[in-house]
Amino acid sequence: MLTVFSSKHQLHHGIELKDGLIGPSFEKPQRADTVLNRVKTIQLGKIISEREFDRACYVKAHSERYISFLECAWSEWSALGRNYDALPLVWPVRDLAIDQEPNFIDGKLGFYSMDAGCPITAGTWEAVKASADTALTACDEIIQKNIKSAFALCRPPGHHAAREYMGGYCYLNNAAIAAEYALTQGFKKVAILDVDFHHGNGTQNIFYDRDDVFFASIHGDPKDSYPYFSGFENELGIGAGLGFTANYPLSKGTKWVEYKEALESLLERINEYGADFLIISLGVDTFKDDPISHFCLESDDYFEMGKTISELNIPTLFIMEGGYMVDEIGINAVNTLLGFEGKFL
Ligand code: OKP
Ligand code: ZN
Repeated sequence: MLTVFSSKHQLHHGIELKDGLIGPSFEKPQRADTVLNRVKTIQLGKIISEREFDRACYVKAHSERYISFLECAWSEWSALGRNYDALPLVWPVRDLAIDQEPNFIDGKLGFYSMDAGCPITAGTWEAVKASADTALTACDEIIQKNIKSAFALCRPPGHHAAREYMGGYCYLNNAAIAAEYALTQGFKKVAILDVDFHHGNGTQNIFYDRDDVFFASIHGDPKDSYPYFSGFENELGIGAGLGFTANYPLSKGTKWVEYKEALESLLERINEYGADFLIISLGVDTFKDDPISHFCLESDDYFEMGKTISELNIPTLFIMEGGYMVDEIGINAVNTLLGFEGKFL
């Protein structure tokens, strides 16, 4: 399988507020390097760099003003003499929320985020853009070269990023941007299957009122797990999008036997939908030893996951999302891709 990778991911690394304490983020550069090393060790296939895509490609999934915010945030923040990570500290919740962008950077950071999980540093925008370009390049390769699948080794991840806000380590929604791109290239029905441990709230937000992208997600029950406020079974889409969102929350401690049932059920839904292009938001934080997640998949289960997904038999773009057990994410991500190709080690 073809892999697309950008070394620019290294430009982004920041802090994380966890359990009331500040420390280095779990979402660190070593993650992508580990996965790349595994791709090389296993000789998964050719590895290419990302190509640059037009800004208009991001403005489909996101709003113009949100992209402008991301482009300018670091310069506005650092102009104040703040030579450390930018983080939001005030949010427009529920009844306080009005649709007016503040002038000052501290207000903008809150306006365009759902949590404090997205530090902005000097290199963040360049890395974020390269991550979206990695997804677009892999998508374009599938389409132009007429190949069955490709792996976009994206970092930072994307599935928590909504139309107008960042969150949970995600700035641009790589999967949503790729889905929009596939739709411009003649595909009519895109399905995004999100197998990351966390609900893909951002992807759901972007396509919630649409029937040309089916969003399906298996994740830790939001009653117990981040992002807490979305991913419930009764979130089904709205308006023209009603019935084109499917959420499958599972409890802490879920193992492959239960997971497989959820996976098969959602693949059946995608098959009934008649998808002609499939995007997998591939998070491997479902692994038993993941430091921030609560499922119990074993490394060998990822072969099965890949094989099960391959049975849909449509063009498939794998996009890297989460996975924080750094020693194992390469093995688990690549096992999924090998399983998809019918290879079991
Ligand atoms: C990003 B992805 C809960 C802390 C949650 C954010 C997790 C973001 C996960 N104690 N921190 O979906 O892998
Ligand atoms: Zn995750």
